[in-house]
Amino acid sequence: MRCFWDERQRAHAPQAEFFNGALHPAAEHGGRVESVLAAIGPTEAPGDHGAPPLLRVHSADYLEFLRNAHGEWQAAGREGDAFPYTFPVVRRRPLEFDRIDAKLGQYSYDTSTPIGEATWHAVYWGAQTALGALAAAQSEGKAFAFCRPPGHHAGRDYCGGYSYLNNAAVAAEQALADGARRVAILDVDYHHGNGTQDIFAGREDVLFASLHADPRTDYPFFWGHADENGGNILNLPLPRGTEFPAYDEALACALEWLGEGEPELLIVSFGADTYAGDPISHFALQTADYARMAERIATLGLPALIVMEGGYAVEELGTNVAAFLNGF
Ligand code: SP5
Ligand code: ZN
Repeated sequence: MRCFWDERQRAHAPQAEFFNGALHPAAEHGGRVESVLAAIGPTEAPGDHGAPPLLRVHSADYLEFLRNAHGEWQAAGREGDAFPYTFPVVRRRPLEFDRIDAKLGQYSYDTSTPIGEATWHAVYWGAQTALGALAAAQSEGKAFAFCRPPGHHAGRDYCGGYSYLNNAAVAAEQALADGARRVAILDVDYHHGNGTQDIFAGREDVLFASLHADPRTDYPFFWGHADENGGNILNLPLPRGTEFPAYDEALACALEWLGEGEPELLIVSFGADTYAGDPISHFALQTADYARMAERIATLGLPALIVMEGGYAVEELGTNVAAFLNGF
């Protein structure tokens, strides 16, 4: 399978994230890159499709914020990565801010998603990587976009969950612009793809199905509950400890539901954080299960774009990704 990757994604190098009352080393770090590249073989760099595909998903003011945030942080005399600390939790009336701390809160929803000097360039080329791989999937039936940092928690105008630009959503909108009548997104990251759901809820031309840890116990808590289902959204929350047989059963449900909508393209938001050894997650999938998972997904018989999301067991990450890709 053709694999796409852009070296400029490396430069995003968050040092820390804040949870459980303390700073911890960032789980989404550059070591993930070495692990995946070593396992998947040769990659191709994407071309540059520019900003228009990003603007189909994200607001212009959010993109402007992402581009400038770290410069404004430095201009305010700060060091290291930019972090938010105050949030407009009840969506306060629209206000325009100059102060970087206000902007950081306005455009993010958690304290795991710092913005560094290189973040904008990395995520810009991550989205271009998704677009490059989309073109290959359209012409050849399948392709892998090694996007890093991930994207599925990012919404139209916010970052969160290590995600800044929603790569899967950018690819979906591009596919629709290219003429697809309906696109299916299957999200198999351990965490609910709240950004993707938020971007596409209520749409006729995009289906979103997600298997993830029950948000009553797991991040992102406020999205991904089964009672959000309806229309184009299907959430299948699963308990901590889930092993492959139960996972596979839920996957079959999701695929049947997606198939009924007669989509023309499948986008898989693939996170390997469902792995038993993942340091921040609590499912129990094994390496060999990723091949089974991919085989089942491939039975949909659609052109497929696989987009990388999470996965933090760095040593086994590449092997798990390769098992999934080979299973296709
Ligand atoms: C794309 C993706 O997988 N994003 C995940 C973001 C999760 N951030 C949550 C941070 C809280 C982690 N709690 C870890 C407990 C470790 N013992
Ligand atoms: Zn995840």
